[in-house]
Amino acid sequence: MSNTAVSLIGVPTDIGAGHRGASMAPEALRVANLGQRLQKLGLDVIDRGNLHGPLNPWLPPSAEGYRHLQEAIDWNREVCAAVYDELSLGRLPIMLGGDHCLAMGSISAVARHCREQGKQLRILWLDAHTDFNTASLSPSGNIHGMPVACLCGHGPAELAGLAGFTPAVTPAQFRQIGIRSVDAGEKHLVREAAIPIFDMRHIDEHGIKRTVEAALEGMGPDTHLHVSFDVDFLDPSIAPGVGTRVRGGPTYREAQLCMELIADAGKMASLDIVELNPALDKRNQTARLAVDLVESLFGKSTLIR
Ligand code: 4U7
Ligand code: MN
Ligand code: MN
Ligand code: MN
Repeated sequence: MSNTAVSLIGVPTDIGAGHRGASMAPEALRVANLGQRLQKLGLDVIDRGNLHGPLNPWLPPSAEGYRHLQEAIDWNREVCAAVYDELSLGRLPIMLGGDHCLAMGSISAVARHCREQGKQLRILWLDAHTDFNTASLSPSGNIHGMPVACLCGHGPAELAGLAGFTPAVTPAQFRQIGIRSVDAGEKHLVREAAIPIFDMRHIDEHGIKRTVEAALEGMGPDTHLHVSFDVDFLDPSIAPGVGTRVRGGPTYREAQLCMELIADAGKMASLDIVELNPALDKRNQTARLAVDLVESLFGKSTLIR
């Protein structure tokens, strides 16, 4: 581990999502013993509790094509400030989301930190979706489908500029793994931006090991690796507790090996756990699965030799 002091930050909101319920996920992850399990791995764990922000008014998209834009801005300002503070303390922030719109705040903070510290930034985006919609392209107006585009400068100034500079990051800094659902309009922008994508077809053809190795290739000694783990990355047969299920995702063992390989690289310095929806889960099984996988991300190994 590049950093063994971790801070849990609860972000109890579903402001960007198309289903209510991700706001309950920070507590579901705590109930699944996330903190204790990381402590058992030898990490210094502080649970900072939950951030606060506006309630979900559950309104249709505005004329500009965004649902809950002001609320998403308010939440992301909180997230950005909290993540920046933890990084300044030399701690590894773990976002207990919350829907995926919070990655605008977390990654903006990471981008600012890296710029100030002269570090390279690599973002591993584990997701069924590319999350590269803009207001005009999005079929839903849900902001959780827009964080990657916003971070790359395609979005409203209040979100695209959270880092203090725009764009916060470039498409070339991303590696997306597990992709199997991209909207028609979104696909054009994804291709134009040339965002490096390892879709499910790539995993099928090359295997998870070579895929993850390729996604992690080229990191230098000063690289900060941010992992944005959307739980819908996983196959819905093992992870039913998400709002946007897409069949044909990684199996338990593929996901576990993916996390083990990320841990082996030793560069992870910040993490989002997002899109878990306890309202759609059964007996907290998806939260427990997410905790298993996060343990692997922090070095719990299945190796016996
Ligand atoms: B998630 C969607 F239309 N693309 O934009 C959209 F299919 O953070 C889904 O990856 C977005 O879970 C999913 O609404 C966002 C839809
Ligand atoms: Mn997703
Ligand atoms: Mn996502
Ligand atoms: Mn989702």
